[in-house]
Amino acid sequence: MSRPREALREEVRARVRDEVGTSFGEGPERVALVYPSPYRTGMSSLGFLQIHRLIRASGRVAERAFLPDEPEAYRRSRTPLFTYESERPVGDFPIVALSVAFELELAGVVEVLELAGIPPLAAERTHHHPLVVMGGPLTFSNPLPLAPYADVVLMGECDQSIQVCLDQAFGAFQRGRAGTKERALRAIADALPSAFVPTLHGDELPPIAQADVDELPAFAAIRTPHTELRDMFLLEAERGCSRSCSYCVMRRSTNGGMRLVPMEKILGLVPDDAKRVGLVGAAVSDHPKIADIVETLADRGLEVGLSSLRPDRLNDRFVGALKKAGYRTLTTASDGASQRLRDQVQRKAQEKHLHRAAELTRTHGLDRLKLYMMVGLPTEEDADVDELVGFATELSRIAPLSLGIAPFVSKRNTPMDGLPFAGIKVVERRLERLREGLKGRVDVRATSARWAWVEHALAQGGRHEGRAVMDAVHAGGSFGAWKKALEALPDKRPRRALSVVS
Ligand code: B12
Ligand code: SF4
Repeated sequence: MSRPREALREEVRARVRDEVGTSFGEGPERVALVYPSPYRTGMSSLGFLQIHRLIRASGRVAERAFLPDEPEAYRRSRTPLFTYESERPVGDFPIVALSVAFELELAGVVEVLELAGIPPLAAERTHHHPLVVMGGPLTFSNPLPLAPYADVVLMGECDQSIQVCLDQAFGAFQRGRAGTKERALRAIADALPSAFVPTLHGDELPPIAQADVDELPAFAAIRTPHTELRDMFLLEAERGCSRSCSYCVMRRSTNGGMRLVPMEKILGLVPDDAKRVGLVGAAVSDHPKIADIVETLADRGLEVGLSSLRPDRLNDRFVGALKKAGYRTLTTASDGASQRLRDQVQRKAQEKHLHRAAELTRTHGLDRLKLYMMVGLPTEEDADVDELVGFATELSRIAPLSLGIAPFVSKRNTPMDGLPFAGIKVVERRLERLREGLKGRVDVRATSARWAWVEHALAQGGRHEGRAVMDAVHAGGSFGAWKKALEALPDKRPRRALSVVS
């Protein structure tokens, strides 16, 4: 039985009622800002919330919508996707803007557009349809698969460019109807070097925008109890990263390295009624004042969460501050299974740092240490996994240990761009070897090798792979549907990923 429309609206109203900081308002220049994953994920995205806040701050209306938890209930009850603030259909807004974090969210892009009654393919839209603008973390590596769906993609950090884009678009809308969309796109492309307009630029991607340091930090105007980051006030402690891990799209060459937000500015922005603070950034623990910041917030009685902890930055004082700020699990990343692989990907984490992390977990009475890892790196062999088994066993004798494992996927705009996917069977076999070796001693959780294969095809792909997303979604979205859609592609794109499926 599908849920009736009113129940779907009531679910949204209940979420809005539980939010702090929601703003409502009317105005002629309206943007629907849509997240192509559910509310839980979208409301954890500081980039999405920053863009929302900035559009509002410029006097325009920005209303949020998300991929519904149960899209089928919307389809069955013929409820068009509507915004959280005014419950207006997303398709009625002149501009629909989407934030896309990573490759597998492309399915959500197709779904939200269809639920809004907007043809997903840009070529099938007319001037009656909204202008579709996209941006988000995916643009730091390879937004080409978005090309079939987007009218314009804003590359990189959009704290400033979103305003320029909206000024140009609404300006063109005011000047008249016929050919308006084309005029708006031309104006955006002329005004913004970082705007990618697929109909004008072909496959040539423009540069990635970098925000002025004075524009930082990003912070969220809204808090909600309905996310992993429950009731957290999210703000940025720094932007970008000064390190150069060779697989990472946020390495220093992408957006000019790390830009720090001064401690006083961070502390000054935390609202008096906040109980929890989330300090976000690619490399938050590299902030030279991070221990002071966490300690000061903890002394004010606040809980603090950090989006990333580098193992070589952990020391007694810092972990003590984290404990005081409510940490139960110390989460960090070591990435390569062995020291040889960590060196190969220029990851600074060494065994001695991970040892110290385990010891600090124990000394400060934290519940456990969690390490993020990759399997399937180029040149990896069973011996590397065996080294991990030995090392993780050692660590688990010091403190309870969990491993969070993701298969390696090579990304554009990194030195490891173009490397093949290790193969589903290879990754699964290595995971099995790891699980067997650590059975009963270490909790091992891994993301799917199959979906990593899809992610790789999209990360390395272009328009054709992007177009295949719609076929996969229409065929039900299972892995089989994706495999079929991607394997049916004409042999025009780099095929290395597809040829290694085993
Ligand atoms: C905090 C964080 C998370 C959080 C919050 C989720 C989120 N979506 O933000 C959690 C823990 C949930 C998470 C999960 C994941 N994450 Co994460 N995450 C981060 C991190 C460390 C910070 C993000 C952030 O808030 N930055 C600060 C804000 C201000 O920057 P921003 O988000 O990029 O937003 C700017 C632009 O992108 C743009 N923008 C954003 N939205 C929009 C919308 C429009 C319309 C426009 C025009 C522009 C625009 O303007 C913003 C302001 O400048 C980044 C690294 C980084 N970017 O620093 C990784 C990062 C985004 N995550 C990444 C990944 C891979 C994941 C996961 C897939 C991990 C996994 N295997 O499960 C999941 C995916 C979940 C999901 N659907 O997003 C990758 C994405 C890389 C890629 N595309 O290849 C990154 C870049 C890390 C990395 N070094 O590889 N992540
Ligand atoms: S993996 Fe982390 S430390 Fe390494 S470059 Fe990326 S953001 Fe920086």
